[in-house]
Amino acid sequence: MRKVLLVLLAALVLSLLRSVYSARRFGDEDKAAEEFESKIVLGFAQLGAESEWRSSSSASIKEAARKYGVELMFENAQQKQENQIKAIRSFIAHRVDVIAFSPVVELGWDNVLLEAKAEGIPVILVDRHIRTDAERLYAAFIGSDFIEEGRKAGRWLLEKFRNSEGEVKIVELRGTDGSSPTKDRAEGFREMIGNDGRFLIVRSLSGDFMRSKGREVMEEVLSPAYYNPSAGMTLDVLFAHNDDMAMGAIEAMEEHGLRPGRDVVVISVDAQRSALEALRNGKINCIVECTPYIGERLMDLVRQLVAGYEIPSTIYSEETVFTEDDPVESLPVRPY
Ligand code: GZL
Repeated sequence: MRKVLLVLLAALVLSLLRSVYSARRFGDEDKAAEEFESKIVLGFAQLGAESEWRSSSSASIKEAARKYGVELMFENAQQKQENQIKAIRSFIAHRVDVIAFSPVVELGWDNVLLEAKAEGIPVILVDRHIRTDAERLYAAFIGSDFIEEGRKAGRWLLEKFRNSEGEVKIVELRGTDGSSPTKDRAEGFREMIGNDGRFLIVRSLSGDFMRSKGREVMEEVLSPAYYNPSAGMTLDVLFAHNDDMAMGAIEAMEEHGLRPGRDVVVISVDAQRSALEALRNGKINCIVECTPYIGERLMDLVRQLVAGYEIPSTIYSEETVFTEDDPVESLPVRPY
């Protein structure tokens, strides 16, 4: 009986291989690809749903998996690293073909990624980086150059104040502390304005990339203890690491009778729909784009990886800057 089963199994495997081979052999790549692709299983550990940007990133990944016929196991960690680690371990247990994730913070991934490596499951970092001394813990990073995003914000600010003499007081609204976009945007911004003595970062506080916290932080910044124009305690610029926090801060400014975009110059990052609307209405002066739409490029990478092709170790998104000088009709209308 056992022998009969083994023979049947061998025949089944043989016929499957023959059909894929013959499809490839006779140029029917689509059929082979289709048969092959339906076999790809991708485990994705998303960090949370802290911002509209993140929701769009998740939508982009799910949509692309459907389009490319990749079977997606998707877990949302509610911004907790231990949940992301649990999700990655479950993908390892399910023996997925590839693991991808957006690390909520840069440190603390070595053990779980070594476990994936030991099982021969390749890992792709999406959107955010990790910091590690271990070698080859992941196959590739796909996302934005956050340091360059910070430089773009600083470069625009230098241009904005090119003809002014006096001190420029800046409040920085940081994203999630310990995350690569927060560290790198801050670094790039300081790299650009650091040598110009006019610019002073008077407060730097974390709003965790969330609208509600951006509003809370700005309410504190505008409290009488810190903001009192008659005593010279003013604020000239807000640099927010993402649009959600900028929008929350704008609410707080308006409640304090300030005109965002006029009394306070506002610089943000992402270029989501609500921030582009605020740019059109003169409440934001500059938005550095950070695109969440990397789902299709991720699925393409996954397919190449599973097919055994060499893939680039770093793939950066193409991004631009939108400013108050752009003709309103030229600004993109975003679905997110
Ligand atoms: C950047 C991404 C950041 C966005 C925020 O790629 O990680 O996280 O800028 C999001 O909106 O919360």
